[in-house]
Amino acid sequence: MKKLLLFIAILFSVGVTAQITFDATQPYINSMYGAGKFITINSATGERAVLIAGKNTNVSGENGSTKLFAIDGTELFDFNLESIGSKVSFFEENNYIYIAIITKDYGKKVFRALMDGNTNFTEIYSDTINYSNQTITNIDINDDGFEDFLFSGYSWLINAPDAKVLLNNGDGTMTLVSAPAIIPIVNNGQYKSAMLDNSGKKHLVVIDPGFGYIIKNHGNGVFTQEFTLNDAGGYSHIAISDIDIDGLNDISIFSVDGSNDGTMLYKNLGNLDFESHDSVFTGLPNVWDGEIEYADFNGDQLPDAVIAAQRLNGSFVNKIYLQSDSFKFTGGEIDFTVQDEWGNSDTLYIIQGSVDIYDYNNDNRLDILFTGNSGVGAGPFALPRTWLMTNTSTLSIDEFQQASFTMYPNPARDIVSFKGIDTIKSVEVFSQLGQKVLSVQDTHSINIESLSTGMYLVQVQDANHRTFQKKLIKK
Ligand SMILES: [Ca+2]
Ligand SMILES: [Ca+2]
Ligand SMILES: [Ca+2]
Ligand SMILES: [Ca+2]
Repeated sequence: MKKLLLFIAILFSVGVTAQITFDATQPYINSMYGAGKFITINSATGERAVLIAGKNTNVSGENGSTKLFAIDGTELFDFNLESIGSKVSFFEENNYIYIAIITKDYGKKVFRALMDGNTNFTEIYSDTINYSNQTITNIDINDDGFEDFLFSGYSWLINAPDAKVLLNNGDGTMTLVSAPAIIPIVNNGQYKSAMLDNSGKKHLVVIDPGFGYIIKNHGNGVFTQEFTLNDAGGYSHIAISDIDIDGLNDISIFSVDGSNDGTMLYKNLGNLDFESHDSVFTGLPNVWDGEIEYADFNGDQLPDAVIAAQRLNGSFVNKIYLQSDSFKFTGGEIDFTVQDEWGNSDTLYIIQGSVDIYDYNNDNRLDILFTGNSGVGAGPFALPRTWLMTNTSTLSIDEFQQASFTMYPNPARDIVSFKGIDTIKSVEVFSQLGQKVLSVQDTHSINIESLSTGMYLVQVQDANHRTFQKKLIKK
């Protein structure tokens, strides 16, 4: 199976002629940055908005805020929460989107809104317990079918680090409870929940100055410490993505642990076992204080890395690194050019960056949202900015088709549909063990109701014998 995938990847990397370019003539949002993410606000249309939880240093008398903006930059909702160094987590459940914001000055709040496009957010939890060096993620900690928020950091209430859970009662209320004792408390580390195997359960990736662990979720609220991530550290960022498109999510970490292993990638070998790759192997820069996200930008199916972060020596990285081979990012680097304050085109720098990827204008080219203190030209000037970089790449027809192939919904319970391919000859679904579990001819949709929960690889062949593939999660 792996050989087949590699073969396909090589096949599609031949004759790549893409010119990968991005454009932004002005900042998307001025004077604001931090934790910028696309969130879905309308489940029927798929409409998204941009959540920015962070600093707002240009506005006098206001030293932080959290706001939601429409794609055109219109302010949709103000969470009225000053939030320097805030962290956010969000999930969708029963046609609601839930957003938790944890701050070091104004406590914690949870909001939810029906995903009907109206962004009518209601505050469903609030307290005034402040946390520094905090992290938050969402996971169903007690396995009752309702997603919860798990967070940790330095509690100003008890003057010590601790970990807590905002338990989702399923009725639009939340209750603050202690976290299971097995989950390590972090202080300047990070939690990230992730689908890492076929179990249908999200596990926890935990890193902190001094340690890194995978905490296995057995269900029924039982967790065990399962795997040690070497060279993990503090001041960290965790990204989960299937880097080598083998159907298993891999882990990326930025951190500072004192031994200069800024960027570590961990290949998922299955059974919650991982193989680590450092920057010497991957070709990625050693960075921290920023984010990495992955998506394929040159149509060869191999996800490429988008980084907005800071090197250990203090210089800044704001680039796409093209993946040339499994976990090797030596296929070329792409910079971002923006118009500076004086109308000149210049290279973009982002400090304390946040990255998200989404095709906001529906032209089948993935666009990138950067937030951070941003500068241009020779050095950063520390102006808070959010940039929405429009992808203006030219792709060959094959590359364009590959990039435009979409599968929805994902995760899915029963019917999965395909878009972007004119004539589909066959659809095949493979388990993570490489077993073919479904095979259908001449169709633009499949029914996966009979499959057990977990991750699958879907391969679609068109009339010209071209193969397209995507990872599918069965709920
Ligand atoms: Ca729960
Ligand atoms: Ca993988
Ligand atoms: Ca690629
Ligand atoms: Ca686009």
